Amino acid sequence: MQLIPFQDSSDLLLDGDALSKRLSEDGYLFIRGLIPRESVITVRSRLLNIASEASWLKKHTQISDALVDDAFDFKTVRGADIKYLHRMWCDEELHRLRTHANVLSLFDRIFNEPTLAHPNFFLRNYFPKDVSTDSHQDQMYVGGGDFCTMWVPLGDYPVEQGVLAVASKSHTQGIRKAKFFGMGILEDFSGQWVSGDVRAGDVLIFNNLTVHKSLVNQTNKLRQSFDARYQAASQTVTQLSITPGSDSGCLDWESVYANWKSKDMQFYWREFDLKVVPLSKTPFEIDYPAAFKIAQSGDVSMRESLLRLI
Ligand SMILES: O=C(O)CCC(=O)C(=O)O
Repeated sequence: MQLIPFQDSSDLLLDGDALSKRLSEDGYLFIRGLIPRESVITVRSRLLNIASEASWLKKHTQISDALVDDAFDFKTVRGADIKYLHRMWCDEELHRLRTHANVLSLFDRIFNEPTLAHPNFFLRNYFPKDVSTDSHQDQMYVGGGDFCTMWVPLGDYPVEQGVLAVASKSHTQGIRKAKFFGMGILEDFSGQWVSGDVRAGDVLIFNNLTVHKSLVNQTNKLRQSFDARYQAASQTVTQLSITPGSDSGCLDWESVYANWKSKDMQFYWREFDLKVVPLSKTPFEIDYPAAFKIAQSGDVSMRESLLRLI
């Protein structure tokens, strides 16, 4: 796969028209230092301290180096270690990165109307030797109207540490055919894969139909990131996007907020007159039995796709 560097759109930051034009032409925007670096680093150390408590990290090494213990089996993370994921996901400062004023004002400029930041989001702990996320489009999994995804590295990561890659200009032809389950897009792209080294504070924004995937984490370090979704508040949204995700370990927002110090920005989406619609499950429902069969036959990437949806 040929990869070229992200086009840096930081110079367009205050120009809403130019940002939306580039987003609609290329399908993505890469912006350096949108979120104050020190805020991201603070969240990074909080999450890495939890990772260390969970014994994911190599003993007697600097926690900030995020070196993963060779003996650690990352498959336990969704099982016995779910309590650590829960603590990470509910972290107040992590939530506040998603709704930072620099982020919301940027999306207000892009949408040219008030922004709804989806309260649900995904925190990724991407381990060495872990299966990388295959190419896909987020619309299949998130549903609702038009939205953008913002991918945020929680650290300084070289490409080799499993940075996200997007296929520039891949968003213009609707939902594409995939190997299965929306994962593993089959068609050739007229567009171009782009990625690059990223730093804490940088953000990668892309359209709901832009094809993207994670590159292999070839290092011995944990890569942590979050991906959150944003839309014009007038667009439709699914219940899934306003419900705490499975990693939170919480059934309701009251439990997510249980240990927060401040009430600021709790339940912020209730101020909007949201148009909530069901998630169209048709593409998944048709193929479930076959998907399980493929996963059972040992296809690791299919197994990971299924786990993500459970
Ligand atoms: O962070 C990753 O590796 C995957 C993120 C992703 O697929 C997404 O943001 O939709």
